[in-house]
Amino acid sequence: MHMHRLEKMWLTFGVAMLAVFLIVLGIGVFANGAQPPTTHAHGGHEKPAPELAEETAPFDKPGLHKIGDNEYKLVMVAIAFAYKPLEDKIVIPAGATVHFEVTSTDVVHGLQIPGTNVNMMAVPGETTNFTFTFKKPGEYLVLCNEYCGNGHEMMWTTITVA
Ligand SMILES: [Cu+2]
Repeated sequence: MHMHRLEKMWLTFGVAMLAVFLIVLGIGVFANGAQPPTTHAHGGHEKPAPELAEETAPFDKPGLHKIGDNEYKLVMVAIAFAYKPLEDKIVIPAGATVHFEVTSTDVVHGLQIPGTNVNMMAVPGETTNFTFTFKKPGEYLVLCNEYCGNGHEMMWTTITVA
């Protein structure tokens, strides 16, 4: 097959740029030690046993904790195939700022509230943090958005903002 000299040069340039992109990405991720925005549930650098998450603070007491004036910490544990605290247990005053702290005890789950920008991964043995202010009263559906197994579709709960 005959290939024009300029076509060869252009193809070489394209492949070289792909290689440059992958090298830059590789340096950015591995050499600089890029990490997901999480902290270990047990502190320190050792990866903890995820099944111990429920015995370790703050995940030994899942639920809504008042930490300030109209400010709350919401500790949630994702377990195949439910969230702790269980349904109808989370009632938040309208206008409250909520600091989510989420973990998983088994596999990677998700925690999403459709219609808001609340969208987290619940990673075994890690803590995921997210802050959201619930301005409008109503019932907020909480869904798992990571396919976590055969009961994935049953994995939901609600947050009531009153
Ligand atoms: Cu799921």
